[in-house]
Amino acid sequence: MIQLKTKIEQIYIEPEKRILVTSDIHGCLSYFKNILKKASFSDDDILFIVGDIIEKGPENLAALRYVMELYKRGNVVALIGNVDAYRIKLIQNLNEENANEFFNYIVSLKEWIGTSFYQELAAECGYTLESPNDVLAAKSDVLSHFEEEFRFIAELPTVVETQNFVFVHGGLRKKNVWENADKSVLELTKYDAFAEKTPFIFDKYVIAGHWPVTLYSTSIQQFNPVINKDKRIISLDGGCGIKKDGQLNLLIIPDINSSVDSISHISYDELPLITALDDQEASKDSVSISWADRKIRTIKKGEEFSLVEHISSGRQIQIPNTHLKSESECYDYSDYMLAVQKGDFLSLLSEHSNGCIVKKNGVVGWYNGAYN
Ligand SMILES: [Mn+2]
Repeated sequence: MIQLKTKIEQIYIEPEKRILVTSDIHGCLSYFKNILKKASFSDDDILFIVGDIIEKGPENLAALRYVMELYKRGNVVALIGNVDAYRIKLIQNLNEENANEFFNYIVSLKEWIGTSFYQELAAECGYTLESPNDVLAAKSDVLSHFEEEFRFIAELPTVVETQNFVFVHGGLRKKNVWENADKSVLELTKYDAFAEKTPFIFDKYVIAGHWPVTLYSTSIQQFNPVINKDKRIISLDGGCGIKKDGQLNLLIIPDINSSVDSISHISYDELPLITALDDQEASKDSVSISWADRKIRTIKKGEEFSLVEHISSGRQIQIPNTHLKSESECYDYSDYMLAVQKGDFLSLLSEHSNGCIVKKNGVVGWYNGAYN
């Protein structure tokens, strides 16, 4: 039985090396490979992968193995995420009592994404999972066949401290890095809304994933990394794998001694592109509704759009029916009108009779002009 223990590591990064940071790959292997290509990642760089390598994407086992291959190059630092940690814990603890629940989870991932980590592990061992019994039957073969992969995950550090930056998937529970040593892997990797909730101003910038950055804004739906200078936190999770409008983000820190203002980022997604043929001005006073706060009241249901009231903000807006989950809940939605210039490339998310919902430079909103 592999035990998960909090590991805090301190590493020295040579100056004059570019530092690349990504997180929450979630089985989106093509996103990961493409963003490394876009950044021209080479042996001269240091690459940090801040947890959640697997699950919720189309190629979970392959993504893990790719990270394991990269790791051998010696210039890659990978950290554990809550999903990585708790998936191996769950598999090790599979028994007759919980097999049913785990099987249902696998079925829901299959319907949603088409695959899951455990399904891929079982398949490589020759099992198809059609019942809770199949899940249990595959367990011992999976554990022995993937011992190397499980050990790799379990041995990943939870927190990595460098000269100027600290890396952790979820967040630090104590201000001083070393005081976190008695916190569990779960507490450090699953800190929801860390940048909002932590009371601390950290000495070194803390770079974290886990909490999709879109959840930090109630006015605009945006997926780019967020630098919080008041608390010294950089949030990185672009919602890749989980959200169809999400993206994989990669921070580029020119050098370990660089100031935070010199940090840039690139992103990658696989949405289809359109070209805008008109200009459009940005709207003011928009609202963004995300799953953390998606309670609504339907006032008037229409054929294509419905008038709803967003409960927590009290705002009344028209929402396409495609974005309504039920009468009382909606999917992620923003009424923001993007600033668009003729010739801009926009990523297309959905088309409606009065315009389309698109993403431009990581920000989602409406574009009502003509396009190719
Ligand atoms: Mn996570």
